[in-house]
Amino acid sequence: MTHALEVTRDGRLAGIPFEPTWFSEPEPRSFVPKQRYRTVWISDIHLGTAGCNADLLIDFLHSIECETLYLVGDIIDGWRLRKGWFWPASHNEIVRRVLKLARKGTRVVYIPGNHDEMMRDYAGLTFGGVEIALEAVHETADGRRLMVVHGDMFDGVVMYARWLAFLGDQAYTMLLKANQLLNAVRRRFQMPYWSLSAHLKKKVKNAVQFITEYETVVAREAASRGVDGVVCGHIHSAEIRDMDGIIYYNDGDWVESCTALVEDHDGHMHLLDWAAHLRARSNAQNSKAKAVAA
Ligand SMILES: [Mn+2]
Repeated sequence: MTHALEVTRDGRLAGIPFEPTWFSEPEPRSFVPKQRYRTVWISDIHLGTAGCNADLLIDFLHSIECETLYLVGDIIDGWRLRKGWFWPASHNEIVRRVLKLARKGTRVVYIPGNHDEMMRDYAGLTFGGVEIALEAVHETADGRRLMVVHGDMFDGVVMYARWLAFLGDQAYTMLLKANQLLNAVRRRFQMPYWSLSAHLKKKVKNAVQFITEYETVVAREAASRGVDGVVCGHIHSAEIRDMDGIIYYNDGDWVESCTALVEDHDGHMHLLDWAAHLRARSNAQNSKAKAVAA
């Protein structure tokens, strides 16, 4: 015999004691105070792919207000969409939120990247308050001029093994084990020793080297244009780095790192790591709930 669960008038399940942590739903969005920035840069969202961390981005977009929002390319992944349509409701919500910001007075500039290169045909036009441009020059509150580009024009090489750059200790230990196994098999077939780990480590070094070279090339181009710095995306690696007087800003991505670049009203710029921000916020909420329970 099964018991039907009874729901009380205030929506709780009858017989289950009130436990604050169970009910610590996130506060309704309208009550989360919005952080105001002068400028926000986001890129590499890859809408239309399962890799896009849409929920984190929706939360971010509901948590901020800004005078100017730059969408620095690879916003929609046209390459992937050509292979098959993937468009969950959350991806619509991102589009809706951006259009709403534009409607409420935020200047939105969309600079297409290589994955949404079909949008480059529309450079110079405005759709729903969103300006499309191949590149832009942004002037900060403290008077610096920054070139804003997606950045795909600077990489001659497509890097497939970038994840190797982020292999952790544990993965490295496993890798060494795999190397042992592989070579045991090779010995049985009387094949010479071949170091898988050394091979991969060389790739890792190449990956790190790629990022360094990319940053150098981008900064050199900015210097030749006579600007004070450059904001780009594309390589999914958030960074602020002084390259011999030219500041290189990379706003990261919403596939791996979930980061944004922001400018305060005094021209100070910094990176936001939204996954870390959410972890801190939920920890704070949990300890608040515990304090209430105690
Ligand atoms: Mn790209």
